[in-house]
Amino acid sequence: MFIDNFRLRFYILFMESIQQLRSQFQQELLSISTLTQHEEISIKYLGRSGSINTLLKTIKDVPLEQKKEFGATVNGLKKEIEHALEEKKQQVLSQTEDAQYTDVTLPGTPYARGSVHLVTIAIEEISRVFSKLGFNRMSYPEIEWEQYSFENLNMPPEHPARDDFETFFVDHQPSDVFGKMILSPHTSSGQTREMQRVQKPPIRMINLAKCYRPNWDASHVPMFHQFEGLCVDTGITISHLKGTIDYFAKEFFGANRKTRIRPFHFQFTEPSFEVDVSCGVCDGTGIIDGTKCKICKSGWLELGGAGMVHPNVLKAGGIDSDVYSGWAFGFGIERTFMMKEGLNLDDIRVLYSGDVRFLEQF
Ligand code: FA5
Repeated sequence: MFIDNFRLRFYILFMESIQQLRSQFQQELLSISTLTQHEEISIKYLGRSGSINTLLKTIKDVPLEQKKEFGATVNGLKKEIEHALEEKKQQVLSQTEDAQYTDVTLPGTPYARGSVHLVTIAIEEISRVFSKLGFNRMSYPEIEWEQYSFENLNMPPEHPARDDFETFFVDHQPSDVFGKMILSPHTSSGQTREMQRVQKPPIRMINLAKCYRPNWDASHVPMFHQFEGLCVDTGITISHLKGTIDYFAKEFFGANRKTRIRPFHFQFTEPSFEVDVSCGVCDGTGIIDGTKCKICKSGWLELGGAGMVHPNVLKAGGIDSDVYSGWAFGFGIERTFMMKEGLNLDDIRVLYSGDVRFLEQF
């Protein structure tokens, strides 16, 4: 009974000291970051007078029946320590090499190259086409007064046509003269600004700017871009409008594309039209392999609105409507770009998703 108790106590003490040594070693192993520290810890545990040897020396005091188990456990711990120290040494060595040597012959890590956003590409292309025709590139305010966005465009405060351009109002003191401050819902706000700037026609303006409306679906985003053409001079007619739009379509989409105008209503143009461009996928036929073209369904894609500038708008811009006439059009930049042949984008929101896998293709 006495012997059994003694063995049990010895066994418990022995296992406790093995466990203590193991956790002490594991902690110190974590703190090793140099070869010198590695050396010190190796000696501390595996050296001639190290912890493992000191333990092994106590074997002479171990009861005979437990000597074998004692030896095997201590040697197991020794192997564990040797293995962990070897792994640590390799880790420290590779970190030291990284820090000390730079192989200048290795190929460099290439920088990720950014690319120009599709809308920027479209803005540049559109500007180029109109600069060939002698149009001035302008960018009128995104934060605008109601006066320029509506009143000057023949839409008084109570006019229901304003609902078509559902508006974001800016929390700002209204002006007695200009009304409330808004986020411009269309580039047409630039029409009378340009007339007031130039004062005396000829005017040939292409206004490219951001517009804002509270919409969000496959063909609408709350922040989008429009480009607005404005031409005012003596003797300007619908033929000039049609000729300019045709020229733009052929330059921008390709020589095979055609345009058409359909009667419509805008408060600031008279007569007014909607402008379509022939579909590049079905070549304006509306049919592919005997079935309806999925992109256009009719052979035509809508570019936007246009018309002859209303005399009231010319007046608001300080231009004599008895002497001068003009036309204007306003098209969405994103939607126009999506109509390019071969692009086949079916959701405008992808342009603003920030997904580089999509954006970097262009
Ligand atoms: C206008 O904005 C008129 N100012 C155009 C105009 C100018 C008519 C000059 C006459 C003379 P509309 O609301 O239809 O018209 O918008 C024109 C184009 O802007 C649309 O065809 C579309 O391409 C684009 N657009 C309008 N709202 C959005 C939106 N939320 N997201 C993306 N594109 C839009």
